[in-house]
Amino acid sequence: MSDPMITILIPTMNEEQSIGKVIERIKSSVKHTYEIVLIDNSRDKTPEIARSMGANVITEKRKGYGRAYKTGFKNVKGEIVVTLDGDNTYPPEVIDEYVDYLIKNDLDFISCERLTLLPKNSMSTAHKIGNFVLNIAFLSLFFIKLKDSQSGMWIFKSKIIPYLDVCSNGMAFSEELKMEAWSKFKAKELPIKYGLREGEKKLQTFKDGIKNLLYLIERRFKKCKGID
Ligand SMILES: Nc1nc2c(ncn2[C@@H]2O[C@H](COP(=O)(O)OP(=O)(O)OP(=O)(O)O)[C@@H](O)[C@H]2O)c(=O)[nH]1
Ligand SMILES: [Mg+2]
Repeated sequence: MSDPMITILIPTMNEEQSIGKVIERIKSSVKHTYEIVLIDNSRDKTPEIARSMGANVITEKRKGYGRAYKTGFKNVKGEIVVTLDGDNTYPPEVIDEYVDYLIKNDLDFISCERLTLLPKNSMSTAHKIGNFVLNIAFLSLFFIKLKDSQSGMWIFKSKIIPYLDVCSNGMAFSEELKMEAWSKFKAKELPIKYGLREGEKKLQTFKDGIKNLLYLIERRFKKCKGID
């Protein structure tokens, strides 16, 4: 895999303020061959902006972050998948380096963790506490130790997709995917510099945090099959 084709997946819900900047940053930093695919559930100009900049936009009317990714995973053409948010928080500048790292080290999955290099003020205290609690839950339920169970930037080989049992439609998708990656494949966390969110946030810290925790517990005892 010397020059792998990369599919960059971005779930979006009303990110017109930032999506152009995200695509611009991808264009100016990624030298590998890539396609950008949005899985979009917006009522603003996000899809028009993205299309005008050369991205493919798949409309997913069903709500949910996990729902968006499940649809996205079925539309991957590349050998490598890279994911990030449309809110200009994750750095596309690491894509080339980390894709090369994945291949060179024969890994299947990289999760980009935000805590090691976290700049002051780019994550609220409530989010940090939530993340900490969920990391502990992750460790006690699945015996997997992660620095950042909630990160939404992943780099992985698309050939693992058929083996992933990921069923959450919501924000818990992120930790469910890591649970699958760590238990079935060669996976590693690498640090990234997380930025300040632009536009309106979609995550409801407390509500989504509790939902994620309950889903983790449920998933510990209940099987889920494939990607529906
Ligand atoms: N298609 C689709 N995208 C969504 C949905 N909910 C969130 N997103 C997108 O998924 C990405 C992650 O959501 P965010 O709101 O950034 O969640 P977060 O990064 O955990 O938390 P904050 O950035 O602090 O709000 C963003 O690009 C959102 O626009 C949804 O229901 N459908
Ligand atoms: Mg975000």
